[in-house]
Amino acid sequence: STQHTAPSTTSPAGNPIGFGRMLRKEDARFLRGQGHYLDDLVVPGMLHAAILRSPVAHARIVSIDTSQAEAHPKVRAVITGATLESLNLAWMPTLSADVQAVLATDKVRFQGQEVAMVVAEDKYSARDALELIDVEYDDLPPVVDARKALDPDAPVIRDDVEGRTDNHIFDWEAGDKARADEVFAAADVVVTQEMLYPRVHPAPMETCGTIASMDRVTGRLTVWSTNQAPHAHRTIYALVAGIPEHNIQIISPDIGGGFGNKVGIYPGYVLAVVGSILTGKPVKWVEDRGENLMSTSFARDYHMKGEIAATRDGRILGVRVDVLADHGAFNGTAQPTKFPAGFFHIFTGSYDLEAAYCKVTGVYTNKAPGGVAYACSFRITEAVYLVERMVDLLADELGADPAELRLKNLLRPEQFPYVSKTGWEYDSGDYPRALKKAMEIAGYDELRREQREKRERGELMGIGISFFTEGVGAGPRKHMDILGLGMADGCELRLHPTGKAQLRLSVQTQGQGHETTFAQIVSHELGIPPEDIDVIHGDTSNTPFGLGTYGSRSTPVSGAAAAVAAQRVRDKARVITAAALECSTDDLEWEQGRWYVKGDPSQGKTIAEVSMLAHGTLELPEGVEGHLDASVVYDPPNLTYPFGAYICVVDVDSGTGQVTVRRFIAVDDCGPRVNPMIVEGQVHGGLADGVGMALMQVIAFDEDGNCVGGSFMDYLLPTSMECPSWETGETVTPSPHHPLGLKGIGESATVGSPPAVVNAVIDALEPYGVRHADMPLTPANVWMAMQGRPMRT
Ligand code: PCD
Repeated sequence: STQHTAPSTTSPAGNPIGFGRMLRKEDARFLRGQGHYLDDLVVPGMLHAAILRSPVAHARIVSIDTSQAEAHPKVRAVITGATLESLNLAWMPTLSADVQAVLATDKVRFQGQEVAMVVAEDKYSARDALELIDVEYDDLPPVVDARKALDPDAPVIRDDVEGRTDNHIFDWEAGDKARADEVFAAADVVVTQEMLYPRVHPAPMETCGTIASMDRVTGRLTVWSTNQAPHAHRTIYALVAGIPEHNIQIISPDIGGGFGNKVGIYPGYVLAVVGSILTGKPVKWVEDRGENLMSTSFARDYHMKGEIAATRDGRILGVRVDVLADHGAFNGTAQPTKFPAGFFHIFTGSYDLEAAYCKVTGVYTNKAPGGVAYACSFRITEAVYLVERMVDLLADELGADPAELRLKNLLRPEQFPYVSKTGWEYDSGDYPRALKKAMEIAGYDELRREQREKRERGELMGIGISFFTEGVGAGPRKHMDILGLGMADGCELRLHPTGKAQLRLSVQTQGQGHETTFAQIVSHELGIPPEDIDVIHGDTSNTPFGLGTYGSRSTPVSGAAAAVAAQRVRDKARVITAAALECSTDDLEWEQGRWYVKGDPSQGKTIAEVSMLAHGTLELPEGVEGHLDASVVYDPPNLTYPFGAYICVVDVDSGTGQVTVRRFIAVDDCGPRVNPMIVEGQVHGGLADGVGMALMQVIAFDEDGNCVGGSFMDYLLPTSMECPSWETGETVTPSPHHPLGLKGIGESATVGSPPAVVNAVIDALEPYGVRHADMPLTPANVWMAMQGRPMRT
């Protein structure tokens, strides 16, 4: 297959955005194995912690005997829920205004829940001592199936909360129910389908961990941690532990992948702090793979019932959805406060509908808490999967071609800015162009012809399409906050006298290459080479406040802040140049990196010359301060709405049910691309994610609530063997409100690819009359879906 790559490294205005396709600055250290990850750090005098976890999903704790563990010669402290209760730290707030047990006191509520922590001189002794703790459990029946959580006789999981008599968390709705009901009543065709987006896990390469060091003399707490949002963590620690923010420093070193897994605060982090307070020494805690998969934030777990209404000739009129959201034992979902189901109500997708309505009910179950936006910008992944499956089911019902049906119903370019039926204002888009481009790269008609021929021979080949719109870059302060903190981000740009620069960011990279792309953004505005711009992040004492990196928000929010900061520096440089050349600022014109006199280009100052002047002895005009810097807090006026058209081609082995993804075409539009190479890398990674979720991944539980996805033996990650050579393409539709037109891209492919893969597999199974099968489409699940259905040729 051919590799289609984007020819364009330029913005629509024709300006390259800071050098385009340049190699990543950070790779100099990563490729030499010189990255500094949490577990590489050694703090003098450091002790090591290990956590004892619940072996069962639901049980009352009768007793905990730690005496033998305490007697271990290398153990320095054993912490239980009782220790924490005495410090008033047994419970901590979640990101969704619930509370979560730091260590279980009364009951354990999921398998893998934290029960005790041992702090020892080395990590092996800490692990050994866990075996010496004796816990007596009194088993309770677990709630494993979310669909039974609201049964009248279901055991109540959260009896820690006074007066709670059931497992209900919230009901939430969006859209216009009455209008949707009208539209559905009048429609020629209504198609209904139940589907599950199974529980999956971000599973980053590096697991979570922390080192906490409490200085008993100064009262200063230093925390190194694998975390995507250091400033938000600092404020939460301050609120929970009562330590003032100026005495807390959070440092995120290099991070080996986050994918939403490193947004929240886990019990292990709080416990390391407590361990350090109790022992007076720095304490390191790093979880292993099983702990990561079993106890940290899962994603999805949405039981959805979708309905789509249309006219007989294929005009889509409306969508209705009823969702049961499994939130596990504590509601730890991460999303802006106003949206209990995240941005799920973007399920209206990319189509011009007359009405839409959704209702989401959240319930507790005896499973790990979470509900993180794993590469998903707050439940958009579930929404896109739902609507793109429904459109395919409708095509099947109408006997229409799924590409044609989409082309007929996609929003048209002249409809932007478009306000969706659930209230989102899509900023810009040209959807038909993207889908046509994907079809062209795929050779769509030829693929359909090949499929027809294969079907005649009894071979199963499928072609799956998905079209997605995301809303990323949370978010406008007026609409969005997390735990009361507005979602703006800060940025500080400082030029040194010689014209080299430092850029300080509130967001935090986990592998997406911010050290390169943010330097490129500033370079684009000021003409300083990217290698001369040092990007500083991941240290609360060295960077401005802001909410951090998730929901593909860094480029839309902090990227805008960086561009505005650079523009302010450029404006100031103009004033200083005018002073130096004794002319008016109006006489000056800008070209990459230099202010010069209109009509006399030889008269001018480069940004480096201006910086020297700004730090020098030149007499500055009234009201102009020396030095050359700017700081910005950027409150985005809207989200950005990247979109894309994906086409997946699969072959299914009718004997074994094995699916092979033969081709995958992804046309993405994230506005201009700062660094097309990095953007393609982001897309490749997300596509692999999507193949994994569609075909092989699920964090499953048996009927006793045992997690059966707790290792990489069971929770499968796709490798290059399961992935085709990705074929990527682009269209460029700038965001009208971002200073450089940039939209986010980090999560697009993870959001858009699962429905393309599933649609392809269901299309391949057409001869068997299979309408739907839930992910993951493992060979066993595909084979099951085919059973009892004679093949019709
Ligand atoms: N870009 C460019 N251009 C454009 C856009 C973008 O160039 N237009 C680039 C930037 O700059 C960066 C990247 O690309 O570098 C990305 O971006 P964004 O979209 O803005 O995003 P961010 O914010 O930065 O990031 C975040 C994301 C997310 S969200 C996720 S999941 C994932 C992604 O990111 N993760 C990760 N990707 C990645 N990669 C890696 N390597 N690692 C990781 O971890 Mo969540 O919410 O958290 O779930």
